[in-house]
Amino acid sequence: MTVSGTHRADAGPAPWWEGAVFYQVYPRSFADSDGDGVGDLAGIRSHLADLAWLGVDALWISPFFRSPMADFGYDVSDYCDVDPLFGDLAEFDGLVADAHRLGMRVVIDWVPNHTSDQHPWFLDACSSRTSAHRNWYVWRDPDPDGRPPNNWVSAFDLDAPAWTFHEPTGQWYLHLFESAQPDLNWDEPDVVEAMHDTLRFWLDRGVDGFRADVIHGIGKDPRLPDDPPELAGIPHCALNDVPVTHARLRDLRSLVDSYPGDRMIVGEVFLMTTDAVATYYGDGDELHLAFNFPPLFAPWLADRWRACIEDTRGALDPRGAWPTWVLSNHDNPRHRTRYDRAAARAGEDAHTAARRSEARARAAAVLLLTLRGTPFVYQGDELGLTDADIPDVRRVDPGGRDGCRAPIPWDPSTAHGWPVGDGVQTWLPMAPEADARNRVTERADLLSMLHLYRRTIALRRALPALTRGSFTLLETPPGVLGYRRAHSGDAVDVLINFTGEAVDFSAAAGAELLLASDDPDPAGRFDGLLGSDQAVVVRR
Ligand code: ISL
Repeated sequence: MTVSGTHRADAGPAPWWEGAVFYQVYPRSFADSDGDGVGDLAGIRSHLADLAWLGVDALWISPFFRSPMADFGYDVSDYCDVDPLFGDLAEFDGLVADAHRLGMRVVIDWVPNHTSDQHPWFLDACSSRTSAHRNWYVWRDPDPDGRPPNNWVSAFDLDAPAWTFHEPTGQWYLHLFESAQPDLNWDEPDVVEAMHDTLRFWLDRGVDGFRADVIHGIGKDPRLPDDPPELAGIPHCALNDVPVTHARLRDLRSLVDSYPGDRMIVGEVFLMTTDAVATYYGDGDELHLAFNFPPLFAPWLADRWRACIEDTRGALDPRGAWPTWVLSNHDNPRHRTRYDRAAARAGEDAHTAARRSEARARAAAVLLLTLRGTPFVYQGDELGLTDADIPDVRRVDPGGRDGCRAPIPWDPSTAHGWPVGDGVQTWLPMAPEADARNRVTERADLLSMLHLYRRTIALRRALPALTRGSFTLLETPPGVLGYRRAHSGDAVDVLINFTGEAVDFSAAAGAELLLASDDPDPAGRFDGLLGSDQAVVVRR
């Protein structure tokens, strides 16, 4: 099955987000300007040139809004202001202006499913059953048996109901996440209007778009029915999938599209099949992009990746929807760590692990950046970081996600570029191997992971085949994934060896070698042997 590169019937120039490489910034852990051990907007701003050097086209910045930080910013108490921990609105405006000057777009997080329990709306809602904002949240009367209104479980504690009883007013309120994150009631028109206003606020400030958090949550079945008993133990946020959400997305899409300058929404649709995720693109009138979660959880096996790719194409292509690819984010172990752990479980010995770990992560980088679709790079993956081992006393996240959120090392100095003074430590322990895996050290080394990301991004930009091109899976030996990307008479093949053994691929012998995951200067011809854990891009 080949898909045309120009997937729209009325194909004009492709929108920028289809050709872009996105880079996710998790502000708490990116860079710190004021020495409090928590990253901030000025820290991001001071490293924009590094990101431009890497070649990324757009930043997605995780929440920096006013927040009590029960979920480290995904519990917002004011959607239209910067938390003082991160800076202020002027600093944000400066960041956007600087990024734009450097040719990078800025997409910010938007958290529409729930607010903080400290948001003035919720505080008012809690003040009485007749308060102005009562119906902005989801309330239910108690049953005589004292049980919660249904069997939904919350995301971070699978033994806990997605409901908390509010004693003073005698009703339960719904929260798909922490009890400190009450769900908004999008059936209430005032909520819709207020949340639309928050989008306008940032669009007027010049942001290029939004990453919409748990966007499939903004519609709930009004009957709030139990989840099927056979799905017990799965949080309701991974199951909530109802038609009314699509109408709400069409309204959001119209609002964002009404602004000049090609603004966009990439939605976090945390549902477990690509078929389900695909419906959130609507008929080209809902999300511009949606995160596709199955590949994020796929093991590092050629067959499994082939299946993910086929599923994605099967679900998205008929809709003319553009795919996204994500290997890591702030909610899950980094992919290098996931692949290493799986290999250890499968019996890989320490010696082999030491040899293969980095090579696998390099091959994964080439995969991420050459598939047909928009790649999202999570900060630090370009340094080859693994998750930090966080001692129990330093664990802070209710969802246990601290390891992948360890601060980014900037240089080989003791504090790795974090200006912490006496008695202050970074909010989480530094990422591992920071003496070697930091921006300064890797930038000086052409063999580094950082340079591989930069070279691959540059190749993508230079070759329309890799951004716009058609995609065809190739016949490959077991353990190898191969695909051809072709555009306007140019065709390149990507070959990825998922095994620890060299594999004969003489079909491509003699092809021009454009990129190799393990060699910064692979000038010459492909010799027909794909090294263990090696990925190459060749032109036949
Ligand atoms: O974190 C998860 C698994 O460890 C996911 O279930 C995650 O909760 C889900 O992807 C929704 O994530 C988003 O919304 C959450 C927030 O905690 C996450 O950081 C955010 O990415 C609630 O706002």
